Amino acid sequence: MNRDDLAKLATIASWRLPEADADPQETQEWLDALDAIVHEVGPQRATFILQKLVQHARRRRVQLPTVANTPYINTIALAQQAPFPGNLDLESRLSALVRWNALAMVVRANRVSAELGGHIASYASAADLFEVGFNHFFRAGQAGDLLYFQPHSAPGVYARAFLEARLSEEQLSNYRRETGGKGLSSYPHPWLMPDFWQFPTGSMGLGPLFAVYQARFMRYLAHRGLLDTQGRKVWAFVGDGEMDEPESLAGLSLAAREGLDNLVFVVNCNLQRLDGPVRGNGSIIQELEGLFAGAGWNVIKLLWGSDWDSLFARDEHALLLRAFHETVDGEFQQLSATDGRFNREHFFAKYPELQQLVAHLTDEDIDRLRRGGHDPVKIYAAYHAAANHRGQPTVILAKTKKGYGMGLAGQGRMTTHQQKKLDTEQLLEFRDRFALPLTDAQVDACEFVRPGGDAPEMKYLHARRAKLGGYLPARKRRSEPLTPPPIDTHARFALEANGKEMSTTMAFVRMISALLKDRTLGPRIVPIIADEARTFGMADLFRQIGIYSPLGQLYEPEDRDQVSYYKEARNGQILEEGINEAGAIASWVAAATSYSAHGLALLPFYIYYSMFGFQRVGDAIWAAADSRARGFLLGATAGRTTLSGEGLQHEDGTSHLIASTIPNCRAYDPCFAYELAVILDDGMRRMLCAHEDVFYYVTVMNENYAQPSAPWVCLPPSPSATGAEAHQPRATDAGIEGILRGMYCVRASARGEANVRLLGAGAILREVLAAAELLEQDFSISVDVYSVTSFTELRREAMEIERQRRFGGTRGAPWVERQLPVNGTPVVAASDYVAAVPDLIRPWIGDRMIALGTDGFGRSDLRANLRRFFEVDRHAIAVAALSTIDSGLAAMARDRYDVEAAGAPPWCR
Ligand SMILES: Cc1ncc(C[n+]2csc(CCOP(=O)(O)OP(=O)(O)O)c2C)c(N)n1
Repeated sequence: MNRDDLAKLATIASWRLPEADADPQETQEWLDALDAIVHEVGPQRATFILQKLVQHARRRRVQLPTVANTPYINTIALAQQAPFPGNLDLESRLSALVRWNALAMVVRANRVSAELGGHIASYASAADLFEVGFNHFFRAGQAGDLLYFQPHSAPGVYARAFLEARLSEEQLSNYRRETGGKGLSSYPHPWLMPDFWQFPTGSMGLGPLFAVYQARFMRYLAHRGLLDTQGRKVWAFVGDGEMDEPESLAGLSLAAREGLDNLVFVVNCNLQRLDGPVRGNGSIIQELEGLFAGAGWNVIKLLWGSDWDSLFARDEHALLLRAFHETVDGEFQQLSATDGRFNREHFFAKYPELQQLVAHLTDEDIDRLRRGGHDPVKIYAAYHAAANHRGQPTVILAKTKKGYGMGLAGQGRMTTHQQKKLDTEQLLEFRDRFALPLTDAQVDACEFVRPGGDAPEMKYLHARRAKLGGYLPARKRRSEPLTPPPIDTHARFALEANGKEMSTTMAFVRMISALLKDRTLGPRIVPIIADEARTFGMADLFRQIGIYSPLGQLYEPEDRDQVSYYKEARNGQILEEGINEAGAIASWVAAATSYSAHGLALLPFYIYYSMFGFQRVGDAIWAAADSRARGFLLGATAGRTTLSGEGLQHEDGTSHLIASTIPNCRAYDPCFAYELAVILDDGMRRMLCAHEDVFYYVTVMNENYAQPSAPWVCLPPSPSATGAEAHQPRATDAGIEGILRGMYCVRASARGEANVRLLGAGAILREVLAAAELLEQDFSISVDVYSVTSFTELRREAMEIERQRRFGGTRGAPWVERQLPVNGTPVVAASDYVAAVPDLIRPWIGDRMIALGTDGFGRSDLRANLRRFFEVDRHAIAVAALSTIDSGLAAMARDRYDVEAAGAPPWCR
């Protein structure tokens, strides 16, 4: 088989014309019968009969073709097209203006410096797809639609907002120059443009995934009676190259399974990505059709513009169709990059009948034959069908040209993605092509154009948007505050633990169970898990609040007679996402940004194996940060040594290091249940009452140990307090401030001034406390022990103060310096994470410091053996402490505790 045959096969394979017909008359009778049904009863009846036939054929073991594809034409026939209700002339003038301003913005930025970059060709291909949406479909406001834009098309969204007078000329002139405060971000970004962009999509693949989970989340809100989301839609604009990302495909089954007809994907099939064609040797549209249809989506192919209708009507032998099926995308790209004459000679010349079909057209006419994604009439029909489709999500596969309208300079060129400049001649061509009202001088200067308010196209633009509820995109910064209950109501058991044994995971589950019962906050909590509820001891919640399923529970659960049976319910509160961290984090982001996207503050808790968080879905967590998410991420079974038996690939030693790099992520590694209680309480207040755009990452362990009461619980009540009030912990009480700032003294030396200061975090704090006992008992060394709840928070504050000092500020010492003043006493800090985590505070430790961590590959063993292996157990800590005081004592301790430097360090083994 030669190359041509292979290529043809790739496109035709799933839609091959039948083999030779053994009995054409019989075939014709069947076809006529079907035609009669369609004609007399309607296509729905025809579908029913066909389904019945298929079922019947299956029972008879008749081999059926896999029908994952339909012909390479528009799904919506001309006769079924919803009529276009707009004014085509005004809309084309508007879209020309938007196209120009977008282009001018990028070209101007690159006249300043090529450093700034930007993209012209992506928006050029997407412009009509966006414009029809803006003029006819996208509803604004809190009860409106949610839009996920293709990131590289951002210039077009800015250009439209400029026409709408929502962005100024100054802002457009500062495209991609944001540090001065009046610029525009390169891609959609709620952190950098918090009143404009709703969803960050710059990291490809996350937009489509988040869109699916957003649509699903809107259903969840409705089914739980929290918010009426009826009629609202999620529109996601995705690149065809972007569909290569696994995340882009990850949510397809869920969307179909849950019948999300509030979701519309528009895949901009310009057939190109950055380096070249998406499927040069095949057909991305046919491939995606198969994928989406197979997953259960309603697929609308929007391939050819109205100009082709009359050609199709006259093409009696379906030769156009045959020629399309014989054309691979690489060739379609070339046809897009060349003129009408080339198209005549290389496409229509495939068959003499086709040549005849276009004989009446000039080369210029052929050049103007539009692809479906550039024809507002066809786009409207597709959107209309999508918006009205029930029971399934819809994908519109819109065929476009990359760099549409950029002429020979850019349209369909292999390098067009990167093109940021056009010379004056090319700009003039663009002006003429789109009939822009610009003089040569204005074109040369790349002037932005915004006609006066009385211009008919401007009146039209504003009227359309007024009809659709206002302008988009627009982001709301806050919603009504939500007040969490006092800490005592859900965490008294932790504050007064009094030595009771439990893990911090158990403590968390107890706290959330109690919070769920709070009448105000309870319903707003969104517990999210990725198939690990039983691991974390959360199975009781199944029954208490139910697992969300839009279908309710169609079966009798096997464990029905158990107290905590597996209960699925339409108004279930838990999102049990299956083994699907990417989906779970997408749900978490939807809930964590609900205060903005839906005007309803929620409190999501996503609890997962900490190893499968920052490491596995770290980019999605960054997108959450970009989105100004508010909620809790709980890294459970956390740490390198607490999970013991699970071994490598489950033992997390790095999540706290990664968390420390995300500016609005407050990361804590508490050891004691009361610390956890304080952190959760403070987090709830900051996020829900004070509207702080922060989210929390808190690690919790599955190691059981005796939980002490909070130190301040043992303190005498403040003299003025009486009754219940006397028992309420006060923010100024010893410990609370330290817990939140990142460290506090948990055990002061009983023997006077300390010889060494030991710092412990999370699981390793208890080893540190044990090391202190050893040092005091065995070596008469006095020790102060500090619980470090957050190396990250300590570092952040210290960095800020240091910076202020650099700029002449006089703020006092950072908390870490105040806790550990320079006094000649050495410091040993130990963590269950890599040593780089305790090292975060090293710059502010004026005395000798040793950082101990769990660098290296994890492995399975008993906890004690693992801690010994990584040299973070009590004995290794004691040896490290003594080494800062006296090498002789350290040698004695090594001997006594049997701590040997056994060859290579742990991270080399
Ligand atoms: C995760 C990720 N990887 C790579 C990129 C870099 N990138 C930006 S645009 C692009 C090509 C986009 O092609 P396509 O999705 O087909 O959209 P088009 O611009 O052609 O409309 C790439 C690779 C990115 N933004 N995100």
